[in-house]
Amino acid sequence: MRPLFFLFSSLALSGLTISAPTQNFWYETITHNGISPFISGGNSWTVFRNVKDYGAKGDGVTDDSAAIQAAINAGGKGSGGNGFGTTGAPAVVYFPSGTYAMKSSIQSYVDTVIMGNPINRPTLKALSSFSDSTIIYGKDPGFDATINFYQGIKNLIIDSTAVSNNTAITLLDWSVSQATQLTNVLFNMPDYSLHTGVSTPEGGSGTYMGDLAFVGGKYGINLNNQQYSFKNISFTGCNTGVYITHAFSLVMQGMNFVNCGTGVDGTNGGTGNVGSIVLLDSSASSVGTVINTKSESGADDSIVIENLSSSNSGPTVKAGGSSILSGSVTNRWVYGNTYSAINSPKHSAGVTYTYARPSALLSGKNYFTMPPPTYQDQTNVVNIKSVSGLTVHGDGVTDDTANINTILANNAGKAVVFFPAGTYLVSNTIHVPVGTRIIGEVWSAISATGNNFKSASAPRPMVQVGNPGDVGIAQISDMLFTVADVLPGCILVEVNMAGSSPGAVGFWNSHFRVGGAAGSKAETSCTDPTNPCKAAFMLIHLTATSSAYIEDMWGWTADHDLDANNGMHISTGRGILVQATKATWLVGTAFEHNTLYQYSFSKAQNVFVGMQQSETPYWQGIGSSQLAPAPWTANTTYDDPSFSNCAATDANCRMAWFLNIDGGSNMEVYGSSFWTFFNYDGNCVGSGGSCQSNAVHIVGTPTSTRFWNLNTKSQINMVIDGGAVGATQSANSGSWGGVIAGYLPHA
Ligand SMILES: *[C@@H]1O[C@H](CO)[C@@H](O)[C@H](O)[C@H]1NC(C)=O
Ligand SMILES: *[C@@H]1O[C@H](CO)[C@@H](O)[C@H](O)[C@H]1NC(C)=O
Ligand SMILES: *[C@@H]1O[C@H](CO)[C@@H](O)[C@H](O)[C@H]1NC(C)=O
Ligand SMILES: CC(=O)N[C@H]1CO[C@H](CO)[C@@H](O)[C@@H]1O
Repeated sequence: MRPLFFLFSSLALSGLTISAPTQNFWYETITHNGISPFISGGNSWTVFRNVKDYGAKGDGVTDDSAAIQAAINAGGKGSGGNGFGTTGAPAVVYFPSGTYAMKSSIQSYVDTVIMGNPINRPTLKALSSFSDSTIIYGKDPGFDATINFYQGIKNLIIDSTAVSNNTAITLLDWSVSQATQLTNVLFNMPDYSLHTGVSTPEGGSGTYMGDLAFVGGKYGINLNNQQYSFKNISFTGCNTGVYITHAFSLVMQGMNFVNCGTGVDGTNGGTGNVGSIVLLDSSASSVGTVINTKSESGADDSIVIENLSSSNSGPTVKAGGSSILSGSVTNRWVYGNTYSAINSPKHSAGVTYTYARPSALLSGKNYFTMPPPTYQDQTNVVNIKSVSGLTVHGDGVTDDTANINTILANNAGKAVVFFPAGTYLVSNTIHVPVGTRIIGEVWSAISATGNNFKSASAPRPMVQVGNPGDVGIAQISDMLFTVADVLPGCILVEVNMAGSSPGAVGFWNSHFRVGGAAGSKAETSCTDPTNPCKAAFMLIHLTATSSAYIEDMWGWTADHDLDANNGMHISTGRGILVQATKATWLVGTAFEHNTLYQYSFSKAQNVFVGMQQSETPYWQGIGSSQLAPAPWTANTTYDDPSFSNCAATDANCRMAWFLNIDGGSNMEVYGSSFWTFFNYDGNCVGSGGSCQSNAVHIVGTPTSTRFWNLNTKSQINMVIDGGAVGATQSANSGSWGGVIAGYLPHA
């Protein structure tokens, strides 16, 4: 056989330049017929914007900043929704492979995804003459950070190596919140520079970022945010990997620190500024200090470390300037308040636990994780709006149920099914068969309508992933599940299928929204605070036979209107119900404003939770005419909590559980972030400053079930356990209210 070496050298000698054949990325070449159904002229709205069509050269020399901004702004898109609301102007600003030189910054807005070709990620390169302090402003300046939703950045390299190392430049300002995705990005900075990779100076209520790499710089990530899940991030040669300006609850999974001065710096600010840190399945090599923290006062600054491999590094944990832990952690190391029995907090400045992890959740010794699928190796992708003979509209008006079902059935095991941006109205269940791969675009919506979903006593799924007992593949990315009407009998998603391997059944960057946006009667007809309308039965149900990996999911019942100014008083019955037993991974999830609970794990087994963030409905609590379970009736078929622990008129008690656990086993819950801000009367004055009586409910004696860094705000009891008080916020003060490093009575 002719050696490859010979082939290359002869080509070089003949003066030809060769480049590796680049496979086309399906998304770059597929028909782009996404629309924005609910704005005027929206059927011809341009969703896909290839920056080269707007004049970008990608030649590494020409300043492409203005062309990139033109692609973002096309169609009149601009700050604060610019008349289109938050959801009206979906845009994908797409970069083919190449190097895009920039002299000035670009500004992104809500409902925008900036993405490159993942096969050969394009580089956005700041020139040495770069004139601004930030390369990409990801936060829409027209909205507060905490309502900067629906934004994405993926498959890029952002490069500041040409900028002077003495310039304090930031590569990405990402002061954003839920339903955002930052993934598969390399932040390339000079060594020994003052550069910062990602910063969140204006705060935010973030949920998830992952599959990122930071090289060089002063800070990889400078975090100022309520809470976050970080997954699979490497920091190489950063002076500090993660600098915490402020955060209450941070779960870091799969961090890899190499040649950094400090891995995680949590020394900033006083009590309550850095609430809690979890570090799982990570490594540190040639790092000065892995975690630097304050000396702990009360329960604040809680730290949980599991399976950290440290080599050639200084202290593993330094607190108040002294080393309190060195070397690798092969078990679980905990700094903070722990409970081995109910109502008996103990403070520990470092204790090791040896509980084994549930093996069903592991890949090797680590918890299983996987990056969001791009399907970059696939050439067989079907655009659901371009199948001849089976017209699908995605126009928010036409019922697409039958043809979506036919196309999914025809393509199972054969092709990836692409849903262009739009709203796909369905009047009956969409069946997702074994072998399905679905990918959307700027959160393509599947939206329920009609009488099939109206009965609370006969609820029906809108999207049903497999039948009970099915095993195989069903992957769903970049989609939104919503309701077009007030539908008390709608379960938005039901998962019955188990993955044939971990991640074979999964959801990435897929979210729920009930009300709060154009295209739903729940936006315009659920405005009476004394009568919140039952707009959906449940957001997502992982049934007993299912096994799914879920990463980056926000289950939101709207508390405000994203596209207009209607008051939102909506009662979705339930958030996420997990009855699955085989294995369930919830990486970076948030469920908010659902009525009976945000999360319920009933007879569930083998559940991993890596950061969960929640809030109760703002119309609940003292002053409300609706005391949970009202306006719903508890139904034992769904193992609904009955609130029988509360007196009939106790409005502060009859509020949604953040986390309801009924029996089950092998659950590992990291980084719970349970916040209450209001009750019906406003600022919780009637209850002496506490907005809610209880956060977590445990019944049915679960086994091998552990809670790590459980955080609450403005609640009295952090845990009600077997009918008794398990833990109070006042005994664990710190973080935004209370934090428990290890709640282990069921361990
Ligand atoms: C920039 O790099 C030079 C050369 O490595 C170094 O002397 C200088 O201290 C660096 N500046 C900063 C701010 O680190
Ligand atoms: C981690 O993220 C990188 C992208 O930065 C990706 O290439 C790699 O496959 C991911 N690793 C795992 C274990 O998911
Ligand atoms: C409880 O749910 C089951 C199953 O969906 C349903 O058949 C029954 O009618 C519901 N009960 C009530 C009281 O709504
Ligand atoms: C807590 C934990 O994850 N422990 C694991 C760390 O890794 C070793 C193997 O190196 C496993 O045996 C432990 O179970």
